[in-house]
Amino acid sequence: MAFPKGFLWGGATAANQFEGAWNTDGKGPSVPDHIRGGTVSSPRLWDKEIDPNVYYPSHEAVDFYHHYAEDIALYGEMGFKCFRLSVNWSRIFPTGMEEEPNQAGLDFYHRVFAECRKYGIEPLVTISHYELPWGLSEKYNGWTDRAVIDCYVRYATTLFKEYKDEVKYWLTFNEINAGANSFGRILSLGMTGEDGKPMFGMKETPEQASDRFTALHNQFVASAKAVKIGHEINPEFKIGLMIAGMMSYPYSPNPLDVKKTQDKMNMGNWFCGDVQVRGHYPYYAKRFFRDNQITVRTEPGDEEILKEGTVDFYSFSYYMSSCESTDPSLAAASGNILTGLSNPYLKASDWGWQIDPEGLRIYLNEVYGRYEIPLMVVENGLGANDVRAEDGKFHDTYRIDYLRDHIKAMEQAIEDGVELMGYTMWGCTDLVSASTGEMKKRYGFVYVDKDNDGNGDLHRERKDSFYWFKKVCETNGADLD
Ligand code: BGP
Repeated sequence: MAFPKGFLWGGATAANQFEGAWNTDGKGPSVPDHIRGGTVSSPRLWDKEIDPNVYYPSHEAVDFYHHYAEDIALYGEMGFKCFRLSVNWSRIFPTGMEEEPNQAGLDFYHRVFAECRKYGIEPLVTISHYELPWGLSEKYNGWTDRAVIDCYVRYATTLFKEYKDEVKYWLTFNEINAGANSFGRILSLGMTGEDGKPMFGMKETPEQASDRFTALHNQFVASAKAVKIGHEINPEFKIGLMIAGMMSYPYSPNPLDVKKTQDKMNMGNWFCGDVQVRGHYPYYAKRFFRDNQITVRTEPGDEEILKEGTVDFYSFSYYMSSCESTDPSLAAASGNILTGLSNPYLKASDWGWQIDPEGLRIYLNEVYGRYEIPLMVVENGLGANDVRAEDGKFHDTYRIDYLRDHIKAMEQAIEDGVELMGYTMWGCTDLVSASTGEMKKRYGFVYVDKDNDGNGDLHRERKDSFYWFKKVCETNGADLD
């Protein structure tokens, strides 16, 4: 059997897209709490001041805060071995700058972890998943200021100590390479200082790009410090990085297309992993910074910190692939952050993301060949507009097909020799989309009654994929039919 014993099957979520209760029990606002809903054709906008007359999807999300027992019971029923969730930073430190944590926030996650334990589910905790406290964004223009490093380290240390015996697996930052691309400015780096309103699509000056790479550098330093402290607090901790897995192919065998693809993979995909696994900046970054007139502001001692805080495992999200070409006339593929050209050999989802299971096998091999450390797929899934059938149920066979093909690709990668720890499907319970803010873009095994405008009673229902994944978990991936 391909999947090793103890393989971590499960699902993944993020607090700002899932929990709601945005100002309950002492929680402060976070960056996503300031971002409005949108669609692919009308991108999300954000407000400096929260407008009471505007609908913000994160404020209620799907209210995991009050449904956690029911949701985790459903994960138990499916036989999850692992549940990936993020801690909402501003639930613990409401502005990010307090000296002491908010006890009510800490208590919530104790309740969540206790519920997981009931069903033998191992939590995998993302310390920061696109949810910087608004206070830090406002005061420091997000991660551009080094002061945020200390705030993060205080927050991470609090979590490590508090949940020392409840959590073993940690991720320091979600999709840290979002910050290596300009689309990561708001969500990933909290840079609301000088920007205009749209969440994506800003054209940067070299100074603005320098600020962004400085902000990213500060995240590297924060992550490395956290890894070191975490291991001191509990040497059993496994602390990983998390990358938005971007598989790019050359559109043609033209060597110029191949070179363009290599450049995109280097700075868009590999850069952050190279720093966090190897403990230093890769050689190619120098030329990229030079060509783009980017200056990263660092401090003496940073190099040492990066060296001492390398991660234990490499985790990533994988949804799609795209192509690169030097021919400007080719059409761009749609994707939230993974923009590139469409591939004539692939079909796309309703949201234009190109479905490519073989790309997952290739990616797993590439990453393992590069680093030879354990890997984990911590996001993968199909965002679709699920429609209730005449019999009143959700027959999401398209989702089952998508997941089956990707699980088969992982199986092949394991046969190839890749060391894979687990697989957490994204959005196991329907939740708010990160890129568009829609509810309509559903990923779940579990349906939640709520629409894009916030209507619905939030009740949960099992889709067909729920019963299918239950079988996958129970047979450790042997039965995929
Ligand atoms: C990743 C994020 C998640 C999640 C997922 C799906 O980039 O880590 O937070 O949302 O993408 O994307 P979307 O919600 O835009 O469909």
